[in-house]
Amino acid sequence: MTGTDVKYIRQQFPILSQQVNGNPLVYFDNAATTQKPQQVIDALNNYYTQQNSNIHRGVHYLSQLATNAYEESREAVRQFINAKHTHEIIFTRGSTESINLVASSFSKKFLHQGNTVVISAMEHHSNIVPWQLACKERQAHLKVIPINEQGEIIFDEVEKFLDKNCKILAITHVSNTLGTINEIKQLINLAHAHEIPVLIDGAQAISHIKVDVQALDCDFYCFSGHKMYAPMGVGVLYGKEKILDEMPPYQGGGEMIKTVSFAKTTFNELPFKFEAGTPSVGDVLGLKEAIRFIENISYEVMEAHEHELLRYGTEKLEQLGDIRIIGTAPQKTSVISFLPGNIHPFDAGTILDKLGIAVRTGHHCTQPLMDFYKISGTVRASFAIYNTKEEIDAMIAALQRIKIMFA
Ligand code: C6P
Repeated sequence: MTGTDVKYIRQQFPILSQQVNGNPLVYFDNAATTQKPQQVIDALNNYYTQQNSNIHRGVHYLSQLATNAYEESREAVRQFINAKHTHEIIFTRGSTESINLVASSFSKKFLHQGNTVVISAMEHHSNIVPWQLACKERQAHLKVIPINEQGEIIFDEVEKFLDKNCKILAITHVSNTLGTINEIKQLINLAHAHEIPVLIDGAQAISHIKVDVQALDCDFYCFSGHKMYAPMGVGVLYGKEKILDEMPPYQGGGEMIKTVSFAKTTFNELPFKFEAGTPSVGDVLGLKEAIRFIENISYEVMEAHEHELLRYGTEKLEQLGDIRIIGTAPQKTSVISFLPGNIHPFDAGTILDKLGIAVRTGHHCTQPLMDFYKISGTVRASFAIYNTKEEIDAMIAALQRIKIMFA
């Protein structure tokens, strides 16, 4: 991508042109949430100024307009991840809710005393805690596939976790802290060889890697809109029809029912069985625009640009000296977690902020991973399509200043 292209893309993100603490904003906290392009902001504005209405409930004009737009978004998501059926797309509030839905509902049906749920050592708390809760409720056990020092799953270890007690493998596509891209196709094949279903936490993959759920053959795939240029408040759970059909409802309320009497309730069909209550309609419409934004640029172009930022940023940090990079797998998305000498990540992050540079510091909701590396946290710079090498230069210059301050 040329400088002109990046400039054009940046112009679509109004928030990026502001100053923070008297410096041009450098936004490197994209793994936490991406900024939103104008077309997504316009979709929200348009919804609330032209279409706002509750969906699937009214015969009136606005309700039908909103319902149609909402269902068109579902179809856009289906195409985006190449699901077989539109009713395999369930709108949630985000990855966390998608995983909780599966952990709760799947477990009620399939997880029993003495069974195991298998995750990896690099999971986000959102793919640990819901399973811990489910295991406690069902008297099952959580097992953890180990990783190596580079931050990769130890493949030789995987098979021994996939025994007859294992009822599900729940694993992240990309680590939010390390950037590691897991070989999920290989993991899915291994699990399926033992007839074990697989949930993929795609929160950190969806804005970087083209996902085809049919080619992957995963049983569940979860992601959040806000990490892929869409509004906060909307996420997706993809699930195979067969397995979703067998699972009981997650929450009760409006929309998910067919008939209700005080004696008995019958449930709606997919996907509505899992969408209790009024959804975040405007955000769902924003998600459709975010998909258009990504597809207009193309994953190919995004991956190439972000990979170059990763390469450049890693090289510059290494040249700086006395930097420990956490997560050195050869297959990574554009995430660099690092420790600047013995300067505390929080101190480094605070001073970077004073210079207008937004990074995330801390454990990144992966405390077990911090325990593995015997550290309390890192500084994490995560790059998106609108970031530039000049911004990386600004971060490196700022880190040089910080090193001198703490010398
Ligand atoms: N990680 C980060 O800064 P929600 O909050 O539901 O949109 O996403 C949860 C989640 C699940 N899995 C992974 C791999 C994630 O990275 C996240 C969110 C953010 O790294 C916020 S902690």
